[in-house]
Amino acid sequence: MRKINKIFLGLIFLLGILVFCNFNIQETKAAWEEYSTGVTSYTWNKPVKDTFYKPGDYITFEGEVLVSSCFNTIDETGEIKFYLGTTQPPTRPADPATYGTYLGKKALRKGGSFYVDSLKVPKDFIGTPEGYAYARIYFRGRYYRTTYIIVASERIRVNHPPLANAGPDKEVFWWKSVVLEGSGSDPEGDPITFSWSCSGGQLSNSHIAQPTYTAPWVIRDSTYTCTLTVSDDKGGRASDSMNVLVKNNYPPRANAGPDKEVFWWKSVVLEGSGSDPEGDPITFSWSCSGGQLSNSHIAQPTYTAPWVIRDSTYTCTLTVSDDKGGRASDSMNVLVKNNYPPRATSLQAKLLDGCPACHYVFSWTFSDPGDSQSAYQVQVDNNSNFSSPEVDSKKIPSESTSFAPISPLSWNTEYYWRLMVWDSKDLSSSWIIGPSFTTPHAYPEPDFSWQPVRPSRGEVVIFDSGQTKTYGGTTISAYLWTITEGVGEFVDGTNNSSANPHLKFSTQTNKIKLKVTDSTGYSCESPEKTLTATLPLPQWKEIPPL
Ligand SMILES: [Ca+2]
Ligand SMILES: [Ca+2]
Ligand SMILES: [Ca+2]
Ligand SMILES: [Ca+2]
Repeated sequence: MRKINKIFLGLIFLLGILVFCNFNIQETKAAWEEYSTGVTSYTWNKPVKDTFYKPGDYITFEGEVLVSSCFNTIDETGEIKFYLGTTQPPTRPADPATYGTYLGKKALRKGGSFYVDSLKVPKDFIGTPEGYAYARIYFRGRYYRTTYIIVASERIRVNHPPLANAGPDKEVFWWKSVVLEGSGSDPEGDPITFSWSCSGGQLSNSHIAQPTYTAPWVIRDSTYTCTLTVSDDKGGRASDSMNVLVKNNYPPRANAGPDKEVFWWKSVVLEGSGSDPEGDPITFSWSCSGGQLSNSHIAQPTYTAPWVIRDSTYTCTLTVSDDKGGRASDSMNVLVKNNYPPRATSLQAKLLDGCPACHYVFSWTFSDPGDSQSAYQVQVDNNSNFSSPEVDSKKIPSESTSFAPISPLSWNTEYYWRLMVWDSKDLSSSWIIGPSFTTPHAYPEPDFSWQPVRPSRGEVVIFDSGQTKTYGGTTISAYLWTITEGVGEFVDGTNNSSANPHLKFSTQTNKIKLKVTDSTGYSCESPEKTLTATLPLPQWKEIPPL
């Protein structure tokens, strides 16, 4: 009975030890941040709590694991695994991979020490929204063959550095400014700060993302580098650089001048201009989308409009270049209006009057559908090339379609004539050549006298037409005397077509003119001449002396 009691007590004791030992291993609680479950001691060259790591950083684990039994520690063999997780797992997870990212493992020999130094925080590892992570060591050994137990866990912080973008490279002239287009962000949304530094030039503010850069004076084109550093509030930082090319040349200025309007075939002067702020020599270059330029390399060329079927706009661009490669352009428009030039037809030169000089009249028919004549010009020359016109009307603003020069032409001369007409839009025709013509020989010049010069009324007056001149080898073929005032009577067998008629006048004041026709048929009238016939003297009868 005693023996049975002894055995029974011994079994109870053993059971108590087992229960106690199991309890001891399973129920050891750990703090939230640190675990020590069934492991009597460990050392871990652990990171300080809440230390920041960024992806790619190494976490160094170093230490020793000893597992406790009921009464002493056991020099255990097994395996150490390292994990990085974002949640706090239960004390003894069945599978540690469920609770984190695997970093590496290490065999634990008897003696329990281990050393690992190559556990890198993965690039893509993201901590909790607050940036926390849990670095853990798991152990599996003889006592815990089927599961891993957490040896230790420490909360750390994982910080992604911000992203920095210094923006595009810039070009700027010296003394001029340009805004740098820096930007930055933080993957976790951390507050970020900016810091710029440049190898030359001035920044309006080096602590904003987009400061204004003012270029220094440079003796030649020079490149400066500006670096933007973006920092978050967890020690993360990133840098990016861009270049500023500072040019030592200001480009010239170009001004293509005002827009223009012109009818087709007409010309207009473009009013371009240019200058260089530094006074550099400049050159001009025009180009137009249509039309002709008198010279594309001057500031103010003459533009001649092309033919257009309807009103059309052409663009002319002036480029001004300096001798250092600087250039500037400006454009203007030319509205080319559709207008047909006028023409003239039925050109005629006719003798207007040959007495006493050779007067011609030139006539034509104006032709420009829907348009009217605004001016004309007539030139008459005895040279067929119009090198020395005897008549040049110049441009006469008139709708008239005939022109009679005041000055006479020469008799018996071949002449050439030409005409230019303008329409209502002041668009001219070209020269239109009229038919050439030869002026006739001179017309006769009637002249006469009479005897006696101061006749009495009723006295016979003998007219003499011998002073009449004829030309071109002609003779007089006909006379015609006309008494335009007063009363006269042809006597002595003469009449009003006699060469030298005899007349008696019964009135005091008498006016006579003579028209002669030469053998060619040309006739002219003389001016009127006034003949005064006096009263007859009283009839004296001689009385014999008494
Ligand atoms: Ca960050
Ligand atoms: Ca310049
Ligand atoms: Ca017209
Ligand atoms: Ca001439």
